[in-house]
Amino acid sequence: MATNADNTQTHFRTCNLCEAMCGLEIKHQDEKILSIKGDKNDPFSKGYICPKATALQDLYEDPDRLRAPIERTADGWKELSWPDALDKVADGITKLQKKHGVNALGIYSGNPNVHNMGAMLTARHLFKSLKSRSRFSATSIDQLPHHIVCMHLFGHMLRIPVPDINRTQHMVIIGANPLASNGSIMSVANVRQKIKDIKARDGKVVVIDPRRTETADLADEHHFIRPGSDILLLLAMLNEIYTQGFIKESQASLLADELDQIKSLAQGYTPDNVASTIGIKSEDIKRLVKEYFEAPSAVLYGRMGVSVQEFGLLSQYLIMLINLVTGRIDVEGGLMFPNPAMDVVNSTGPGYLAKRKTRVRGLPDFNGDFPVVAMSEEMLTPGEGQIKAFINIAGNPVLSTPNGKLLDSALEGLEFMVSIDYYLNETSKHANIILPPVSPLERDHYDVTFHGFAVHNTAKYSPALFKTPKGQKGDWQITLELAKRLDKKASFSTKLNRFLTNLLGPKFLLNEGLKRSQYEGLSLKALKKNPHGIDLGPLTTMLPGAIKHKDKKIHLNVDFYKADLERVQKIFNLDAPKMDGDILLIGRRHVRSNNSWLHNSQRLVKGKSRCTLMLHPELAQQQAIKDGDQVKVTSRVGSIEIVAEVTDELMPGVVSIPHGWGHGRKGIRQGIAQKHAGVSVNDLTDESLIDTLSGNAAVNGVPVVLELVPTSSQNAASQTTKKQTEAVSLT
Ligand SMILES: Nc1nc2c(c(=O)[nH]1)N[C@H]1C(S)=C(S)[C@@H](COP(=O)(O)OP(=O)(O)OC[C@H]3O[C@@H](n4cnc5c(=O)[nH]c(N)nc54)[C@H](O)[C@@H]3O)O[C@H]1N2
Ligand SMILES: Nc1nc2c(c(=O)[nH]1)N[C@H]1C(S)=C(S)[C@@H](COP(=O)(O)OP(=O)(O)OC[C@H]3O[C@@H](n4cnc5c(=O)[nH]c(N)nc54)[C@H](O)[C@@H]3O)O[C@H]1N2
Ligand code: SF4
Ligand SMILES: [Mo]
Repeated sequence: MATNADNTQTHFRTCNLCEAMCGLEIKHQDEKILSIKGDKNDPFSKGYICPKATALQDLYEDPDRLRAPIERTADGWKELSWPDALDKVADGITKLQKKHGVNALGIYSGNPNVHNMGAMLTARHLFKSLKSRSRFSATSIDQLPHHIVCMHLFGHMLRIPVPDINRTQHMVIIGANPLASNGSIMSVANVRQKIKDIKARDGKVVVIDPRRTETADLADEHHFIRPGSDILLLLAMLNEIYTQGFIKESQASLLADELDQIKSLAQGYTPDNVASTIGIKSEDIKRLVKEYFEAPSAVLYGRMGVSVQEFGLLSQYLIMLINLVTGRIDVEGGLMFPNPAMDVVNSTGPGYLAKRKTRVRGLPDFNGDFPVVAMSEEMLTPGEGQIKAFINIAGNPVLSTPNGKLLDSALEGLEFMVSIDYYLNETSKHANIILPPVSPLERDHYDVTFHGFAVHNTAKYSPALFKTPKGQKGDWQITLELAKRLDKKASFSTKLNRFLTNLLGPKFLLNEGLKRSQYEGLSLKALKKNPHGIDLGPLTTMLPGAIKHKDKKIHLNVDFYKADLERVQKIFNLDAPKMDGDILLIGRRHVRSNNSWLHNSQRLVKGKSRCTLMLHPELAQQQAIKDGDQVKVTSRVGSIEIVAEVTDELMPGVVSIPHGWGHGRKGIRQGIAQKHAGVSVNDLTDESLIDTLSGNAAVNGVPVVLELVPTSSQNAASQTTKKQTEAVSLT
């Protein structure tokens, strides 16, 4: 940190809001933030930031952000001291578990945990002390398929290869919109420039998406695809690869199984067979495959749009197979493995699928987490093992998981609930006690997770900009304090580890991790000396070393995936293909929003409402809907009313609503968000619509019906007509 004569100080850190890891230069005078800009000397982001970076200031200053624990009482919310709050929480959990059993406590971990060094490095203490096996997380409405595929293929759920976007000559993007999301399972800053660079070096970018997104607009080519039908496109691509002999056996020596096994998967799924169902012409599919094969380097990348739909797991598997059989894995410009300074792959288990099943629907767990789609029913269905209490750690599942309304009512009926969150929002309002951690600028940061998904190897440590205000706590301190109270009988080594972490902070664990790094001379001290970060070079070839299977081979597990083709056959009857008339709902992201929780920043929410129903002019005309009309959208689970935005960005027959809105509910404390409330698309998404192979939620491709909501003047007009008709019939 540098100080000028006028007492202006400059602080460098990494933005933790999304996966892009942008370097920030923050000017401040003591506690007053003067500016937040991109850090030009950050080797990863080189000065790039998006509009959300300034929200870190808003978050820090936000008067609505909780600074002390609060408890719900008959007279409203009351502040508690930290010791009282922690004691009450531990007491509440212990009593509940004594009465109903340890698994009667449900646990949900939300997305911000992975953007939080302290939480990442200490969470295991909390989970252990909570004892319950009723665990859920945002993973099962997100990247779960990536974990399962990579666990099978490479032997570890976190050994996930990412597109080498810096060097590729050909990138096919299926169901991702990095221009809005800033990239996911592909940490990359300034993706706009990266895509422009691909084009400038005579490469090509193709986007497959039911919406002509910001990314599609920048790409060379875009194809609409019918939501949820990507599996057919991918099978047809694989089929075409074999038909044309576009196989590169270069990686065959890495395979435990025969490459030939893959061929049988795609039998019958020709481009001609799938074209009309998916909405992409057969000759276009064939050309896509040919261009992909002929490019000097190429990568096929798929994200949320393909993960969070009915064939999420099989689709991600096919994406990996296509990269594999065309020789695009572990080569420059293809899918490559990052080599992070602190490699969590070495300190975590490989993952497992379906060791246990949920009580009500028998859905599989992954690595100890059950699918979020099962959360409400596990709370609402009586019987042994029913969830009666809940701890929500940095999550807002009422807005972020399918059938949020049902969860809303399920939470209402619990005996005890705790939220670790700095906002009183749609989920935490149900808590008996809310434990608020400090905001991101008040804590140390290192991207434990996202260096591992980065398109260039770097390492950067950010000390807290502001000291933890007196009497407040970081997430990790809350975790350790609760663990201490809940798990008094822990082993000596656990207690020692907890004690040392409490004394030295999670950066002590970070230092241990860095010291074990394969890069020489890395330590916390070295990182502190380099406040802009250290450049560790471009991605390098990592196979077979990076494979965690003992035989150092890639395992295809073809039979497991092949079994799911039966479901494909059942849902898409290709012998009698038809485009059915369902209107299908998909999501979308916007660069000025971040899931459900950055809507209390005036700078980010100002301007025209972004919580709209996008639909194509043809569909709008069919439904007699005009731009700006209020529309009632109904799915199997419920209805919402939302303003129509008529645009040819959408594929005809598809509608899009962003998630994370719906702040109009009673009892929340986010003044700005409440004024820009919007509605929650997850009051439409359906907890019964899932990828049964993985248990992942399917929030894309939800069937809905639309109905114009008459305005008050239209209402009045129709009333008049009705009265006139009556009058006529009376005479
Ligand atoms: N329909 C639909 N639904 C979706 C998606 C979609 O595309 N469409 N996307 C899904 C995806 S990818 C995800 S990851 C999930 C996200 O789902 P969640 O993780 O459940 O939701 P968030 O909106 O990220 O809410 C995060 C909560 O954590 C709090 N918080 C923020 N930072 C911190 C912190 O540092 N510490 C603590 N303790 N709390 C903090 C916030 O106030 C907020 O209450 O939503 C999913 N839901
Ligand atoms: N600004 C901003 N950035 C974010 C977030 C945010 O909320 N706002 N959230 C963060 C999180 S938690 C995540 S996980 C990442 C996600 O990052 P991305 O995966 O890039 O997510 P999206 O922007 O939702 O892009 C998904 C795309 O899939 C398309 N799609 C929907 N259904 C289908 C389908 O059936 N098939 C195909 N082919 N495409 C489909 C949608 O139209 C959309 O363009 O973003 C992260 N970054
Ligand atoms: S893209 Fe925006 S939100 Fe994401 S890390 Fe960079 S500045 Fe932060
Ligand atoms: Mo996510």
